[in-house]
Parts: sequence; structure tokens; C-alpha cells
Amino acid sequence: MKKRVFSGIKPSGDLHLGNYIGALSQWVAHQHEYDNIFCIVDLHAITVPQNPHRLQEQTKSIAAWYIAAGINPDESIMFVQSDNPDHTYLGWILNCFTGIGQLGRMTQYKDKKEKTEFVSVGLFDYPALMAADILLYDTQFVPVGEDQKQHIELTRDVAERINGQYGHIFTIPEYMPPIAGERIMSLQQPDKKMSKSESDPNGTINLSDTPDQIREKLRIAVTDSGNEIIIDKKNKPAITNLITIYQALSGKTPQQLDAEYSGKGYKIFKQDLGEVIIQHLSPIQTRYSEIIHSKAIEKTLTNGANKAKEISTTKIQQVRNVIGISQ
Ligand code: ATP
Ligand code: LTN
Repeated sequence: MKKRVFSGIKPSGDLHLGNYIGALSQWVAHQHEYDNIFCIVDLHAITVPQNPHRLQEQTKSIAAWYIAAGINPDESIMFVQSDNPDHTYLGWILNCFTGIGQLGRMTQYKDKKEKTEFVSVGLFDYPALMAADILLYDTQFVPVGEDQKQHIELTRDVAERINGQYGHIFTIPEYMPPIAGERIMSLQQPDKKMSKSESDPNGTINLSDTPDQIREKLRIAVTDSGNEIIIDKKNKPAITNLITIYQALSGKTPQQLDAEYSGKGYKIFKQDLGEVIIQHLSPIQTRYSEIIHSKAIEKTLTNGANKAKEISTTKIQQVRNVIGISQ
């Protein structure tokens, strides 16, 4: 039997290269090896303010990017989180087994609470809902970027706590790191991760960027002092980040890049990287524009939610029975 993979992306903005390299491209690369469930986690998106119309549009857009990047909805289940209420149901139960102290130590929460005016309980409690997403489906592997590793550790802790008290209910999931690019950094601030909510748009390459936008963002991308194309995270974070992106999209090794670019300098490297990104994204963008307006996406998501619900219902019943809330 194939092992179960579960992952999700928030419809909180346009997808960018960090999402693609750290998550989506990994899902596609491993699609045939696993029994996959890919979610669009809209309930996680509303932990910070969202415009209702934009949220709806972005939810559909993310589904279209999943398919455009190569997720096959006949092979993998694809659905919107809020279409399966079992997530919030289990999320509440897991709240009762999650420590306040543990939630307070989550770095994503600490970062985000500094950036938002109104810090909701939902933002604080976000990892308990994420744990529910994962545990509902007996997930074995969770392919996500490195920023989410801490949430998976919390999920494991909560699952072990419940299993310890009630017997084996939940499968303990494992973090599945990306092959290359666990953390893609901003092109403007290489000490900050590239993210949908980043304030400087020049730091982020969106999957929907035009060739000219990509060329320009690379032209003005910050570099380090010196001129060598070498990986040195501590002293040369900017060029290290660009090399990581190059490697992830081209499949070339650091040795190959070293041989190709030795003595050539940053300008040529950045120009070539721009073309690598454009070439990689071009077929995905074409597929995206073909499907974004099709009604088939809604149908795919409805089917996906039905299939997800079939699996999660059994888990919810099992949990209700063991904790004593079913008659
Ligand atoms: P937001 O800015 O709204 O918090 P985000 O851009 O950080 O969003 P998420 O929806 O939180 O994106 O992440 C979706 C997936 O993409 C997760 O698996 C996450 O680990 C991965 N990811 C996000 N940013 C990066 C990055 N810069 N490098 C590698 N992986 C990333
Ligand atoms: N917190 C994740 C999104 C997310 C997720 C999940 C990822 C919500 N539920 C379950 C994997 C599995 C993030 O990327 N910020």
C-alpha cells in the first residue's frame, strides 16, 4: 500500500517561487510514489485579515496552480479545507490536548503577531488546526518548507499525547524536506524568507510574473560583497539564495554551477538565472491560463472534498468513541 502524504498552502496571496520550490514542486515530483491529499487551507488564511472576494479568487487560483504545476486530480485528492468540516471538528478536540506554552513558542506565530494589528486566538491556535489537517488522514509524510517543521513537531507531540492516553488513534507524521530549497529567501532581504505577505514585491517572484518582471526583479536583486558564485550561507546569503533557486529549477549541482560560472561574476549569473526561471515557469503559466476560467476546477474541488470526507469520517468517529463524546 502506498504511504499517505498530506500538504496544503494558504490562499493568502499569489503563489511564489518559495511555495513552488519548497512545497508544490515536491508534491509533483513524488506524486506517483504516494497516496496524496493536497489541500487549499482557507481556514488558515483567515487567521490574519483577508478580503472576502480576494480570498475566494485566490482559493480558486491556488487550485489552478496545483493542476498547472502537475498535480493530477484523478490521482491525488485536491480540496478546500473549509469544504470538509471534520477539520474544524478535530481542530477543537486537539485544542484540548495542546499546551498554551507550546503554541507560544511557535516562531511563525511570534513573527506574524508582530506584523498584524489584531492578534486573534486563531493565529495563536493555527498549529492545532494544522495538526488536525494532518492527523485526520493517517498522514505519514508532510512535504513542506522548513518554516513548517516546528508545526509538524507539535503535531507529533499532540498525537503522541493522545495515543499515550487512549491507545493508538493517530499515525505519527514525519516532515518530508524538499530536495533543494528548504527555505527560499527574499531577493531584497536575504535574511527573510520569501513569502506571500512580504511587503516589498521586488523580493518575491510570483508564479504569475511576466518574463520582464522576472528579469527586472533579478537585475535589482541584492548581492553580497565580492563577485564569486559560491555557497556560503553565513557570509554570502544573497548569492547562496540565488544559487539555491538555480539548482532547484535546473537540477544542476553546485559543482556544475561552479564550473560554469567561475570568474563570470554576479551580473551574468543573475541574467542566466532569470532565463532559467522564465523557461521553467512558462509551460506552467500556459496551463494555468488555460484552466483558470474553467468550471472543471469547482467540480474537481467538490469531488475532492467528498473523497476527503469519506476518509476523515472514520477517524472522527474513532476519536469521538475513545474520548467519550459519542452516544
Ligand atoms: P504567508 O506569507 O501568507 O504566511 P507563505 O508565502 O509563507 O504565506 P504558506 O502558505 O505559509 O506560504 O506556505 C505554503 C508552503 O510553502 C509551505 O509548505 C511552506 O513551508 C512553503 N514555503 C513558503 N515560503 C517558503 C520559502 N520561502 N521557501 C521554501 N518553502 C516555502
Ligand atoms: N501552515 C502551513 C499550511 C498548512 C499545512 C497544513 C501544510 C496548513 N495545514 C497541513 C501541511 C499540512 C503553511 O504553509 N503555512
